[in-house]
Amino acid sequence: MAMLEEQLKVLKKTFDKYAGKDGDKDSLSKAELADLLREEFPGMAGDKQQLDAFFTGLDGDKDGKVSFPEFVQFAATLMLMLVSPM
Ligand SMILES: [Ca+2]
Repeated sequence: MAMLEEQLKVLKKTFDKYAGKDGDKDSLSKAELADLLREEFPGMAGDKQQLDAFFTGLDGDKDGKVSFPEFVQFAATLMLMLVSPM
């Protein structure tokens, strides 16, 4: 399998792993997002205020949950930050 395809599948798997923790398996609640950040990005774990701001930033359509397209947007932003540090 091509490397990029592999990475995209990992992204979807990661989303599914956390999104499936409570009721709606197609979106991340704030609690699920907190778990994802704590476990996948230990260095980025912030306080509740930072989490709130982060969640609001990800929730593009403001429906109170983060869908897969919204999560992909986040991953793309993160990737850009990593390859071109500010
Ligand atoms: Ca949303």
